[in-house]
Amino acid sequence: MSMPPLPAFPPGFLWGASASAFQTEGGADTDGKGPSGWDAFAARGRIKDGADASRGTGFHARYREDVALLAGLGADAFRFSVSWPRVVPAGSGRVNAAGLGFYDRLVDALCAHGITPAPTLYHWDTPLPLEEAGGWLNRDTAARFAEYASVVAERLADRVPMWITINEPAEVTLLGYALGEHAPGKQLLFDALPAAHHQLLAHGLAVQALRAAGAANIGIAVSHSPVRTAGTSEEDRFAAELYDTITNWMFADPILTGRYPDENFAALMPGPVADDLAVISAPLDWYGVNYYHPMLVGAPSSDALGDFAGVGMPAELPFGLRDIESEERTDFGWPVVPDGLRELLVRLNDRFGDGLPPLYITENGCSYDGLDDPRRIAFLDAHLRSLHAAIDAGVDVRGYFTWSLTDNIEWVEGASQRFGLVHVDYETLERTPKASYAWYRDAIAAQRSAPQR
Ligand code: IFM
Repeated sequence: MSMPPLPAFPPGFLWGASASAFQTEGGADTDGKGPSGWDAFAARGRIKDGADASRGTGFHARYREDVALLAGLGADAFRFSVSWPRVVPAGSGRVNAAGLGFYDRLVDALCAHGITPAPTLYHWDTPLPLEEAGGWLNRDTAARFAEYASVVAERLADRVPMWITINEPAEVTLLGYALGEHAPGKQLLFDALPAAHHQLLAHGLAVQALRAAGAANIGIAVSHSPVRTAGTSEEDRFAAELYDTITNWMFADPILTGRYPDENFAALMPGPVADDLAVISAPLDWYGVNYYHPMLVGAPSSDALGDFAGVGMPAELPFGLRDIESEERTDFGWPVVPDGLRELLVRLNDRFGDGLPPLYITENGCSYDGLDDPRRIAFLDAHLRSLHAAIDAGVDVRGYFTWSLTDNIEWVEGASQRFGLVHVDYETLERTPKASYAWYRDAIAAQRSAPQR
Protein backbone atom coordinates (compact mmCIF):
# COMPACT_ATOMS: atom_id res chain seq x y z
CA MET A 1 0.00 0.00 0.00
CA SER A 2 1.60 3.25 -1.01
CA MET A 3 1.08 6.33 1.15
CA PRO A 4 2.73 9.73 1.06
CA PRO A 5 5.79 9.73 3.35
CA LEU A 6 5.31 10.73 6.96
CA PRO A 7 6.60 14.14 7.95
CA ALA A 8 10.03 14.08 9.59
CA PHE A 9 10.01 13.42 13.33
CA PRO A 10 12.57 15.06 15.62
CA PRO A 11 16.14 13.73 15.57
CA GLY A 12 16.62 10.84 17.96
CA PHE A 13 12.91 9.98 18.00
CA LEU A 14 12.62 6.35 19.19
CA TRP A 15 10.73 3.88 17.01
CA GLY A 16 9.57 0.76 18.79
CA ALA A 17 7.06 -2.01 19.31
CA SER A 18 5.45 -3.35 22.49
CA ALA A 19 4.40 -6.69 23.95
CA SER A 20 3.72 -8.25 27.35
CA ALA A 21 4.69 -11.45 29.15
CA PHE A 22 1.28 -13.03 29.79
CA GLN A 23 0.17 -12.31 26.25
CA THR A 24 3.18 -13.84 24.53
CA GLU A 25 5.55 -15.91 26.62
CA GLY A 26 3.80 -19.23 27.15
CA GLY A 27 6.37 -21.57 28.66
CA ALA A 28 4.16 -21.72 31.73
CA ASP A 29 6.11 -24.45 33.46
CA THR A 30 9.44 -24.45 31.67
CA ASP A 31 11.68 -22.72 34.18
CA GLY A 32 9.90 -22.70 37.50
CA LYS A 33 7.52 -19.84 36.77
CA GLY A 34 4.78 -19.55 39.38
CA PRO A 35 1.10 -19.11 38.49
CA SER A 36 -0.36 -15.63 38.14
CA GLY A 37 -3.82 -14.33 38.94
CA TRP A 38 -4.44 -14.33 35.18
CA ASP A 39 -3.50 -18.04 34.91
CA ALA A 40 -6.05 -18.78 37.64
CA PHE A 41 -8.66 -16.58 35.94
CA ALA A 42 -8.11 -18.46 32.66
CA ALA A 43 -8.42 -21.77 34.47
CA ARG A 44 -11.88 -20.61 35.60
CA GLY A 45 -12.88 -20.46 31.93
CA ARG A 46 -12.89 -16.65 31.80
CA ILE A 47 -10.99 -16.38 28.48
CA LYS A 48 -13.00 -16.76 25.26
CA ASP A 49 -13.37 -20.35 24.07
CA GLY A 50 -11.95 -21.59 27.35
CA ALA A 51 -8.47 -20.64 26.11
CA ASP A 52 -5.49 -19.94 28.32
CA ALA A 53 -2.08 -18.38 27.80
CA SER A 54 -0.01 -21.44 28.60
CA ARG A 55 1.42 -21.44 25.04
CA GLY A 56 0.95 -17.75 24.27
CA THR A 57 2.84 -17.01 21.08
CA GLY A 58 5.66 -19.23 22.27
CA PHE A 59 7.84 -16.16 22.91
CA HIS A 60 9.68 -17.85 25.77
CA ALA A 61 11.09 -20.42 23.37
CA ARG A 62 11.13 -18.28 20.23
CA TYR A 63 12.30 -14.91 21.50
CA ARG A 64 15.30 -14.98 19.16
CA GLU A 65 12.93 -15.11 16.17
CA ASP A 66 11.06 -12.10 17.49
CA VAL A 67 14.28 -10.22 18.16
CA ALA A 68 15.27 -10.93 14.54
CA LEU A 69 11.88 -9.58 13.43
CA LEU A 70 12.51 -6.41 15.45
CA ALA A 71 15.93 -6.10 13.84
CA GLY A 72 14.37 -6.55 10.41
CA LEU A 73 11.93 -3.79 11.26
CA GLY A 74 14.81 -1.48 12.11
CA ALA A 75 13.22 -0.87 15.52
CA ASP A 76 15.18 1.21 18.00
CA ALA A 77 13.50 -0.30 21.03
CA PHE A 78 11.37 -3.18 22.25
CA ARG A 79 8.94 -2.77 25.12
CA PHE A 80 8.34 -6.18 26.69
CA SER A 81 7.26 -7.09 30.19
CA VAL A 82 8.97 -9.11 32.86
CA SER A 83 6.70 -11.72 34.40
CA TRP A 84 6.73 -11.14 38.16
CA PRO A 85 5.78 -14.79 38.91
CA ARG A 86 8.55 -16.04 36.61
CA VAL A 87 11.12 -14.09 38.60
CA VAL A 88 9.58 -14.38 42.09
CA PRO A 89 7.21 -17.36 41.83
CA ALA A 90 5.44 -16.79 45.14
CA GLY A 91 5.44 -13.00 44.78
CA SER A 92 7.88 -12.63 47.67
CA GLY A 93 10.85 -14.52 48.97
CA ARG A 94 12.71 -16.94 46.73
CA VAL A 95 14.03 -15.54 43.45
CA ASN A 96 13.87 -17.98 40.53
CA ALA A 97 17.33 -17.85 38.96
CA ALA A 98 16.14 -19.63 35.81
CA GLY A 99 13.31 -17.15 35.32
CA LEU A 100 15.60 -14.18 35.75
CA GLY A 101 18.06 -15.85 33.37
CA PHE A 102 15.45 -15.75 30.61
CA TYR A 103 15.28 -11.94 30.76
CA ASP A 104 19.04 -11.77 30.93
CA ARG A 105 19.27 -13.67 27.63
CA LEU A 106 16.49 -11.61 26.06
CA VAL A 107 18.21 -8.36 27.00
CA ASP A 108 21.51 -9.65 25.62
CA ALA A 109 19.83 -10.68 22.37
CA LEU A 110 18.25 -7.24 21.99
CA CYS A 111 21.51 -5.45 22.78
CA ALA A 112 23.36 -7.64 20.29
CA HIS A 113 21.08 -6.18 17.60
CA GLY A 114 21.40 -2.62 18.90
CA ILE A 115 17.78 -2.64 20.10
CA THR A 116 17.03 -0.83 23.35
CA PRO A 117 15.37 -3.17 25.87
CA ALA A 118 12.50 -1.33 27.60
CA PRO A 119 11.02 -3.69 30.19
CA THR A 120 7.73 -3.14 31.98
CA LEU A 121 7.83 -4.65 35.44
CA TYR A 122 4.10 -5.20 35.82
CA HIS A 123 1.79 -5.89 32.91
CA TRP A 124 -1.05 -7.42 34.95
CA ASP A 125 0.32 -10.85 35.90
CA THR A 126 0.26 -10.66 39.70
CA PRO A 127 1.78 -13.76 41.36
CA LEU A 128 -1.14 -15.91 42.47
CA PRO A 129 -0.25 -16.09 46.19
CA LEU A 130 -0.30 -12.28 46.32
CA GLU A 131 -3.57 -12.15 44.37
CA GLU A 132 -5.08 -14.62 46.81
CA ALA A 133 -3.96 -12.38 49.68
CA GLY A 134 -5.98 -9.50 48.19
CA GLY A 135 -3.81 -8.47 45.26
CA TRP A 136 -3.82 -4.69 44.81
CA LEU A 137 -6.41 -4.30 47.56
CA ASN A 138 -3.64 -5.26 49.95
CA ARG A 139 -1.06 -2.57 50.74
CA ASP A 140 1.57 -5.26 51.22
CA THR A 141 1.54 -6.00 47.45
CA ALA A 142 3.14 -2.58 46.83
CA ALA A 143 6.08 -3.42 49.10
CA ARG A 144 6.51 -6.84 47.48
CA PHE A 145 6.50 -5.17 44.06
CA ALA A 146 9.33 -2.86 45.08
CA GLU A 147 11.40 -5.84 46.26
CA TYR A 148 10.85 -7.55 42.93
CA ALA A 149 11.79 -4.34 41.08
CA SER A 150 15.12 -4.33 42.96
CA VAL A 151 15.80 -7.94 41.99
CA VAL A 152 15.23 -7.23 38.30
CA ALA A 153 17.21 -3.99 38.30
CA GLU A 154 20.16 -5.50 40.13
CA ARG A 155 20.41 -8.06 37.36
CA LEU A 156 19.62 -5.94 34.29
CA ALA A 157 20.34 -2.27 35.01
CA ASP A 158 23.81 -2.53 33.49
CA ARG A 159 22.20 -3.14 30.05
CA VAL A 160 18.67 -1.72 30.29
CA PRO A 161 18.54 2.02 29.58
CA MET A 162 14.75 2.52 29.85
CA TRP A 163 12.33 1.21 32.51
CA ILE A 164 8.55 1.11 32.87
CA THR A 165 7.10 0.34 36.29
CA ILE A 166 3.44 -0.49 35.66
CA ASN A 167 1.20 -0.80 32.63
CA GLU A 168 -2.29 0.76 32.70
CA PRO A 169 -3.14 0.84 36.40
CA ALA A 170 -6.57 2.21 35.44
CA GLU A 171 -7.49 -0.93 33.47
CA VAL A 172 -6.33 -3.17 36.32
CA THR A 173 -8.49 -1.20 38.75
CA LEU A 174 -11.56 -0.82 36.58
CA LEU A 175 -11.62 -4.09 34.66
CA GLY A 176 -10.07 -6.30 37.32
CA TYR A 177 -11.39 -4.97 40.61
CA ALA A 178 -14.39 -2.74 39.83
CA LEU A 179 -16.16 -4.55 36.98
CA GLY A 180 -14.76 -8.07 37.24
CA GLU A 181 -14.13 -8.54 33.51
CA HIS A 182 -10.42 -9.14 34.01
CA ALA A 183 -8.47 -10.98 36.69
CA PRO A 184 -9.03 -11.15 39.58
CA GLY A 185 -12.69 -10.81 38.59
CA LYS A 186 -13.85 -8.67 41.52
CA GLN A 187 -16.93 -6.48 41.10
CA LEU A 188 -16.36 -3.91 43.79
CA LEU A 189 -17.32 -0.78 41.82
CA PHE A 190 -16.12 2.21 43.88
CA ASP A 191 -14.78 -0.06 46.62
CA ALA A 192 -12.06 -0.94 44.08
CA LEU A 193 -10.35 2.45 44.67
CA PRO A 194 -7.71 1.02 47.07
CA ALA A 195 -6.41 -1.04 44.13
CA ALA A 196 -5.67 2.24 42.35
CA HIS A 197 -3.89 3.74 45.34
CA HIS A 198 -1.80 0.64 46.00
CA GLN A 199 -0.66 0.41 42.38
CA LEU A 200 0.32 4.07 42.51
CA LEU A 201 2.21 3.43 45.73
CA ALA A 202 3.84 0.37 44.13
CA HIS A 203 4.93 2.57 41.25
CA GLY A 204 6.47 5.15 43.61
CA LEU A 205 8.24 2.51 45.71
CA ALA A 206 9.51 0.79 42.56
CA VAL A 207 10.94 4.08 41.26
CA GLN A 208 12.92 4.35 44.52
CA ALA A 209 13.99 0.71 44.34
CA LEU A 210 15.04 0.93 40.70
CA ARG A 211 17.10 4.06 41.28
CA ALA A 212 18.72 2.53 44.37
CA ALA A 213 19.73 -0.46 42.23
CA GLY A 214 21.33 1.76 39.61
CA ALA A 215 18.49 1.91 37.05
CA ALA A 216 17.82 5.20 35.27
CA ASN A 217 15.38 6.64 32.74
CA ILE A 218 12.20 5.46 34.46
CA GLY A 219 8.60 5.99 33.40
CA ILE A 220 5.16 4.43 33.62
CA ALA A 221 2.62 3.50 30.89
CA VAL A 222 -0.80 5.02 31.59
CA SER A 223 -3.83 4.67 29.34
CA HIS A 224 -5.53 7.90 28.34
CA SER A 225 -8.63 8.67 26.26
CA PRO A 226 -10.05 12.07 25.50
CA VAL A 227 -13.51 12.07 27.07
CA ARG A 228 -16.32 13.73 25.12
CA THR A 229 -19.66 14.64 26.65
CA ALA A 230 -22.77 13.00 25.21
CA GLY A 231 -25.76 15.29 25.61
CA THR A 232 -26.06 18.77 26.99
CA SER A 233 -27.64 18.40 30.41
CA GLU A 234 -25.92 19.15 33.72
CA GLU A 235 -26.14 15.41 34.48
CA ASP A 236 -24.34 14.59 31.23
CA ARG A 237 -21.56 17.04 32.02
CA PHE A 238 -21.20 15.70 35.56
CA ALA A 239 -21.05 12.11 34.31
CA ALA A 240 -18.44 12.87 31.63
CA GLU A 241 -16.29 14.81 34.10
CA LEU A 242 -16.47 12.01 36.65
CA TYR A 243 -15.46 9.46 34.02
CA ASP A 244 -12.62 11.72 32.86
CA THR A 245 -11.42 12.13 36.45
CA ILE A 246 -11.47 8.41 37.16
CA THR A 247 -9.88 7.20 33.95
CA ASN A 248 -7.52 10.04 33.02
CA TRP A 249 -6.60 12.02 36.12
CA MET A 250 -6.89 9.66 39.08
CA PHE A 251 -3.57 8.18 37.99
CA ALA A 252 -1.81 11.01 36.16
CA ASP A 253 -2.41 13.68 38.81
CA PRO A 254 -0.91 11.82 41.78
CA ILE A 255 2.12 10.82 39.69
CA LEU A 256 2.71 14.22 38.12
CA THR A 257 1.43 16.61 40.79
CA GLY A 258 1.35 14.63 44.05
CA ARG A 259 -2.40 15.25 44.46
CA TYR A 260 -5.57 13.34 43.67
CA PRO A 261 -7.76 15.27 41.21
CA ASP A 262 -10.53 15.54 43.75
CA GLU A 263 -10.43 15.63 47.56
CA ASN A 264 -13.33 13.18 47.62
CA PHE A 265 -11.14 10.58 45.95
CA ALA A 266 -8.23 11.27 48.26
CA ALA A 267 -10.57 10.76 51.22
CA LEU A 268 -11.58 7.33 49.93
CA MET A 269 -8.00 6.08 49.61
CA PRO A 270 -6.48 3.86 52.30
CA GLY A 271 -3.37 4.45 54.43
CA PRO A 272 -1.34 7.59 55.09
CA VAL A 273 -2.40 9.16 51.80
CA ALA A 274 -0.38 12.38 52.09
CA ASP A 275 2.84 10.47 52.84
CA ASP A 276 2.11 8.02 50.05
CA LEU A 277 1.55 10.83 47.56
CA ALA A 278 5.03 12.13 48.29
CA VAL A 279 6.38 8.71 47.25
CA ILE A 280 4.06 8.39 44.26
CA SER A 281 5.08 11.75 42.82
CA ALA A 282 8.85 11.24 42.76
CA PRO A 283 9.93 13.02 39.55
CA LEU A 284 9.91 10.72 36.55
CA ASP A 285 12.31 10.78 33.64
CA TRP A 286 9.42 10.39 31.21
CA TYR A 287 5.71 9.57 31.14
CA GLY A 288 4.16 6.93 28.86
CA VAL A 289 0.81 7.30 27.15
CA ASN A 290 -1.22 4.39 25.79
CA TYR A 291 -3.85 5.64 23.34
CA TYR A 292 -6.51 3.66 21.49
CA HIS A 293 -9.64 5.83 21.09
CA PRO A 294 -11.71 8.55 22.77
CA MET A 295 -14.77 7.88 24.94
CA LEU A 296 -18.23 9.41 24.68
CA VAL A 297 -19.86 9.64 28.08
CA GLY A 298 -23.12 11.00 29.43
CA ALA A 299 -25.55 10.50 32.27
CA PRO A 300 -26.65 6.93 32.87
CA SER A 301 -29.67 6.24 30.71
CA SER A 302 -31.43 3.46 28.92
CA ASP A 303 -29.57 4.14 25.65
CA ALA A 304 -26.15 3.82 27.30
CA LEU A 305 -24.06 0.85 26.20
CA GLY A 306 -24.71 -2.11 28.49
CA ASP A 307 -21.53 -3.59 27.15
CA PHE A 308 -18.37 -1.94 25.82
CA ALA A 309 -15.90 -4.05 23.81
CA GLY A 310 -17.06 -7.10 25.72
CA VAL A 311 -17.00 -5.34 29.09
CA GLY A 312 -20.37 -5.36 30.85
CA MET A 313 -21.39 -1.95 32.21
CA PRO A 314 -23.53 -2.30 35.35
CA ALA A 315 -26.60 -0.06 35.30
CA GLU A 316 -25.76 1.40 38.73
CA LEU A 317 -22.64 3.22 37.42
CA PRO A 318 -23.00 7.00 37.68
CA PHE A 319 -22.15 7.44 33.99
CA GLY A 320 -23.20 5.84 30.72
CA LEU A 321 -20.92 5.10 27.77
CA ARG A 322 -22.24 5.87 24.27
CA ASP A 323 -21.07 4.69 20.89
CA ILE A 324 -18.74 7.16 19.16
CA GLU A 325 -19.69 7.82 15.58
CA SER A 326 -16.87 6.62 13.42
CA GLU A 327 -16.70 5.61 9.78
CA GLU A 328 -13.97 3.15 10.56
CA ARG A 329 -13.87 0.55 13.33
CA THR A 330 -11.28 -2.07 14.19
CA ASP A 331 -12.23 -5.75 14.38
CA PHE A 332 -12.71 -5.12 18.11
CA GLY A 333 -15.40 -2.58 17.21
CA TRP A 334 -13.23 0.26 18.54
CA PRO A 335 -13.71 3.59 16.75
CA VAL A 336 -10.73 4.87 14.79
CA VAL A 337 -10.13 8.50 15.78
CA PRO A 338 -6.53 9.46 15.03
CA ASP A 339 -6.97 13.12 15.97
CA GLY A 340 -7.84 11.96 19.50
CA LEU A 341 -4.12 11.35 20.01
CA ARG A 342 -3.17 14.94 19.21
CA GLU A 343 -6.09 16.22 21.29
CA LEU A 344 -5.02 14.11 24.25
CA LEU A 345 -1.35 15.06 24.10
CA VAL A 346 -2.16 18.76 23.87
CA ARG A 347 -4.50 18.32 26.83
CA LEU A 348 -1.80 16.63 28.91
CA ASN A 349 0.59 19.44 28.01
CA ASP A 350 -1.93 22.12 28.98
CA ARG A 351 -2.90 20.41 32.23
CA PHE A 352 0.59 19.70 33.57
CA GLY A 353 2.71 22.38 31.88
CA ASP A 354 6.28 22.29 33.17
CA GLY A 355 5.34 19.38 35.42
CA LEU A 356 5.01 17.10 32.41
CA PRO A 357 8.18 15.14 31.68
CA PRO A 358 8.98 14.12 28.10
CA LEU A 359 6.36 11.74 26.73
CA TYR A 360 6.56 8.43 24.95
CA ILE A 361 3.62 6.75 23.27
CA THR A 362 4.01 3.39 24.96
CA GLU A 363 1.09 1.75 23.11
CA ASN A 364 -1.03 2.50 20.07
CA GLY A 365 -2.41 0.02 17.58
CA CYS A 366 -5.45 -1.86 16.34
CA SER A 367 -6.86 -5.33 15.86
CA TYR A 368 -7.46 -6.40 12.26
CA ASP A 369 -7.43 -9.87 10.81
CA GLY A 370 -5.43 -10.89 7.75
CA LEU A 371 -1.89 -10.79 6.42
CA ASP A 372 -2.73 -8.06 3.97
CA ASP A 373 -3.80 -5.38 6.43
CA PRO A 374 -4.22 -2.02 4.68
CA ARG A 375 -6.53 -0.83 7.46
CA ARG A 376 -3.75 -1.24 10.06
CA ILE A 377 -1.40 0.67 7.76
CA ALA A 378 -3.98 3.45 7.44
CA PHE A 379 -4.46 3.42 11.22
CA LEU A 380 -0.74 3.70 11.97
CA ASP A 381 -0.16 6.31 9.29
CA ALA A 382 -3.00 8.50 10.54
CA HIS A 383 -2.01 8.18 14.21
CA LEU A 384 1.61 9.03 13.46
CA ARG A 385 0.49 12.13 11.56
CA SER A 386 -1.66 13.08 14.54
CA LEU A 387 1.31 12.54 16.86
CA HIS A 388 3.43 14.70 14.61
CA ALA A 389 0.81 17.45 14.80
CA ALA A 390 1.04 17.30 18.62
CA ILE A 391 4.82 17.66 18.44
CA ASP A 392 4.35 20.61 16.08
CA ALA A 393 1.99 22.11 18.65
CA GLY A 394 4.79 22.01 21.21
CA VAL A 395 4.33 18.67 23.00
CA ASP A 396 7.63 16.98 23.81
CA VAL A 397 7.16 13.39 22.58
CA ARG A 398 10.33 11.33 22.28
CA GLY A 399 9.17 8.02 20.83
CA TYR A 400 6.40 5.70 19.68
CA PHE A 401 5.86 2.02 20.49
CA THR A 402 3.20 0.37 18.42
CA TRP A 403 1.06 -2.34 19.98
CA SER A 404 2.08 -4.95 19.07
CA LEU A 405 5.05 -6.68 17.42
CA THR A 406 3.20 -9.98 16.96
CA ASP A 407 -0.38 -11.09 17.38
CA ASN A 408 -0.87 -12.23 20.96
CA ILE A 409 -3.39 -13.33 23.56
CA GLU A 410 -5.73 -10.38 23.92
CA TRP A 411 -6.72 -11.09 27.53
CA VAL A 412 -10.34 -12.32 27.74
CA GLU A 413 -10.61 -12.19 23.95
CA GLY A 414 -7.93 -14.87 23.70
CA ALA A 415 -6.49 -15.33 20.22
CA SER A 416 -9.48 -13.71 18.52
CA GLN A 417 -8.18 -10.13 18.30
CA ARG A 418 -5.01 -9.70 16.29
CA PHE A 419 -2.99 -6.55 17.07
CA GLY A 420 0.33 -7.66 15.54
CA LEU A 421 2.51 -6.41 12.72
CA VAL A 422 3.42 -10.08 12.50
CA HIS A 423 0.84 -12.85 12.17
CA VAL A 424 1.08 -15.82 14.54
CA ASP A 425 -0.36 -19.18 13.54
CA TYR A 426 -1.52 -20.43 16.95
CA GLU A 427 -1.30 -24.07 15.83
CA THR A 428 2.31 -24.01 14.67
CA LEU A 429 3.42 -20.71 16.29
CA GLU A 430 4.89 -19.77 12.92
CA ARG A 431 5.44 -16.02 12.44
CA THR A 432 4.59 -14.29 9.17
CA PRO A 433 5.14 -10.55 8.75
CA LYS A 434 2.02 -8.72 7.57
CA ALA A 435 1.93 -5.90 5.03
CA SER A 436 1.92 -3.44 7.97
CA TYR A 437 5.29 -4.82 9.11
CA ALA A 438 6.82 -3.84 5.76
CA TRP A 439 5.09 -0.46 5.93
CA TYR A 440 6.39 0.30 9.44
CA ARG A 441 9.90 -0.89 8.45
CA ASP A 442 9.89 1.44 5.45
CA ALA A 443 8.48 4.32 7.50
CA ILE A 444 11.26 3.93 10.08
CA ALA A 445 13.91 3.71 7.33
CA ALA A 446 12.51 6.82 5.64
CA GLN A 447 12.74 8.73 8.94
CA ARG A 448 16.41 7.82 9.23
CA SER A 449 17.16 9.16 5.77
CA ALA A 450 14.78 12.15 5.99
CA PRO A 451 16.26 15.65 6.23
CA GLN A 452 16.37 16.61 9.92
CA ARG A 453 13.34 18.44 11.19
O1 IFM B 1 -3.47 -5.91 24.64
C1 IFM B 1 -3.68 -4.78 25.42
C2 IFM B 1 -2.48 -4.48 26.29
O2 IFM B 1 -2.11 -5.57 27.07
C3 IFM B 1 -2.78 -3.33 27.21
N1 IFM B 1 -3.26 -2.20 26.45
C4 IFM B 1 -4.32 -2.42 25.50
C5 IFM B 1 -3.96 -3.57 24.57
C6 IFM B 1 -5.10 -3.81 23.57
O3 IFM B 1 -6.29 -4.08 24.25
